Parts: sequence; structure tokens; C-alpha cells
Amino acid sequence: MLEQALREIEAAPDPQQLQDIRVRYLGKRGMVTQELKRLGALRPDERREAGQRINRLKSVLEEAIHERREALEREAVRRQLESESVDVTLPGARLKQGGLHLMTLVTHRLIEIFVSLGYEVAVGPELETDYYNFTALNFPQEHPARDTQDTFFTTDGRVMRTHTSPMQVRYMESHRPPFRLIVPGRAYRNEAVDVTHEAQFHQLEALVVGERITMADLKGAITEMATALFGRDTRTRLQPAYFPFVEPGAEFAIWWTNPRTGEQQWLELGGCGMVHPNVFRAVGYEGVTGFAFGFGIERLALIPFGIPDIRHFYQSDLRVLNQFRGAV
Ligand code: FA5
Repeated sequence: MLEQALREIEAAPDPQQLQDIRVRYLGKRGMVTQELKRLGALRPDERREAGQRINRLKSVLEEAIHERREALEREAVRRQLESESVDVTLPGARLKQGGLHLMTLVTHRLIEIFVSLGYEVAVGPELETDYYNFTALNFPQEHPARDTQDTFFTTDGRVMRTHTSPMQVRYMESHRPPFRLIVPGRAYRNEAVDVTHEAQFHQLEALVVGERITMADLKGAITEMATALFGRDTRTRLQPAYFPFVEPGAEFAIWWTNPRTGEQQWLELGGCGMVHPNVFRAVGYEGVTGFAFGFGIERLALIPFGIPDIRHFYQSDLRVLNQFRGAV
């Protein structure tokens, strides 16, 4: 019996089967226990000898079961460690890294250019009052831009600013000239959206006020920006235009050569001019002159980067956006 039992113990593949073997030999009705019970029927001298033999057998089996159990446990731990171990030589799982949107990159570049020319940067509210968006900028009461066809109004009569120019007034109210200022930010118009018009877009506003600021300074500032963006060969064009808050007023364009195709064209960017005396009056300025310009940042990104439709900027299609990571 001993050898048979030891073989079975040694071969037990898991703790449960080992326990079954234990019950079979050492349990209440186990073979060893049964033999102990039979001792009563023996003669006293036989009984002592047999008792000692059976007890030895019992402790040998117990010892063997104990050892087998420990071996099985060690094996289980070894297997678990093996399954959890990390192969440090495998290549790592690369995390997907985000990037800045092309509009953000272009805006940062513009800010960098103007800061290097000594301009301050300010931002203003996108939800504006009629006063800052129109009245203080010399828009007459009946101007078409005040129509709901063109402009988003809130029910309490405020407007989603239609341009960044209201910050001209806000800034002048709280600062004394001379200063040079740029205002990047969002603007909103009730547009029929198409390839060049979005209902939400970005502008960059510039305002320079001092004692003898002239139209030449305005042209110089725009040319500096154009040169920084497109190199020495660029040119700047001003064509007369009407905006209520400047006089004289103009639309400006930059001559742009596509480095890939060699193609040249005028990039019409926005409006500019000398600050209208009525705007200075609204903020209580006297004895100074100034220029302002404002343009659509999308415009500046569309053509140079060969983007055919302004809507691509805001459809969050990564196939489009990923093409411009780190492009500026
Ligand atoms: C203005 O908004 C004036 N505030 C510009 C200005 C500033 C003039 C300072 C004088 C002095 P305008 O409405 O033309 O002007 O818009 C300027 C530029 O914003 C446009 O040339 C265009 O580049 C961009 N823009 C206007 N509407 C949209 C639109 N719906 N989607 C994308 N870009 C637009």
C-alpha cells in the first residue's frame, strides 16, 4: 500500500486531486484509518507492532502529501510569474501624439512676427455689445451689417462680434497712446457658407496709435508682415475701400509666389486705413493719429497651403489636419 500511495501522491497533478488521495488513504474512511480501526481485533502484542507500523505509514504519507502540496504551490507561482513577466526587449507601444491645428500654428506665427516688431497682444470678448461692435466704430444706425441677415444677435440684443475691431475701442478706453497692438480672435457672421466663407472664422486686428503715425507706417507694417511670411520678393497693394471706422480706408493684398509651383497671385487679405476721428472721439483721444488693419487668418492659410475649401478647417477630418502638423 505504501508504495502505491507514494506513487499516486507523486503523480497528483493539482491540489484538488492531491486532496482526493489524502481522503482516500487518511480520511475518516480512508484505508489507513480503516486499518487502525481493525487493530482492536488483534492480540495485544500484535496490536502494538501493527499500531506502530500503521502510524509510521501514516506519517510518511502525511509528509509526502505535504511535500507534494508545496511543490504544486511553487509550480503554480512559477507559472503565474512566467505569464506575467514583461519582455523588456519588445518595442514599446507608441502613444498617438496630438498636434496643433493649422489655424493655431498660423496664429502663433503671426503673433511671433508682430511681437518681434514691438506689438502687444490683447484678446477681447466674442459676445459683444452693439456699442463696441458698431456704434463706437462709427457704423451708422442703418448700416446693413446691423441686419440680422448678416449678424448673429442674442435675444438680449448683444452680438457675436462680426470682426475683431471692437477691441480697438476697448483697448483705447483703458490705455494711453502711443502703443502698438494686435488682437487675434474669432469672429462670427450669418453667412451663406461656401468655399471661402464660414459662419465662424478668425481675424487678426492691428492698431497703432501715436503722434505722427501715417499711411506710410501702415504700408510698412503690412509689408513687414508679408516679408516675414513670404520672403523678400513679396509686394503689398492697397486699394481704396470704405470702412466706417477708418478714413482713408483701403483693402490690402499681398503678392505671393507659390514656392512649389512658381505661380504668383495677389492674396486679398482684409481691410485697413487711418483711424477715423469719430473713433478717437468715442474714446476721448486728441492730438494723435493711428492706423488699423484687420484680416482673415483662414485666408492667409488657405491659399499658401493649397487648401481648396475653408470648411476643411473645421470638419476635424484628421486626414486633412495631419497634413499640416508642424507646417508653420
Ligand atoms: C473687417 O472685418 C474689418 N474689421 C477690417 C478692418 C480692420 C478694416 C481695421 C479697417 C481697419 P471685412 O468685413 O472685409 O473687414 O473682413 C476682413 C477679412 O475677414 C476678409 O477680407 C476676409 O479675409 C475675412 N472674412 C470676412 N468674412 C469671412 C468669412 N465669413 N469667412 C472667412 N473669412 C472671412
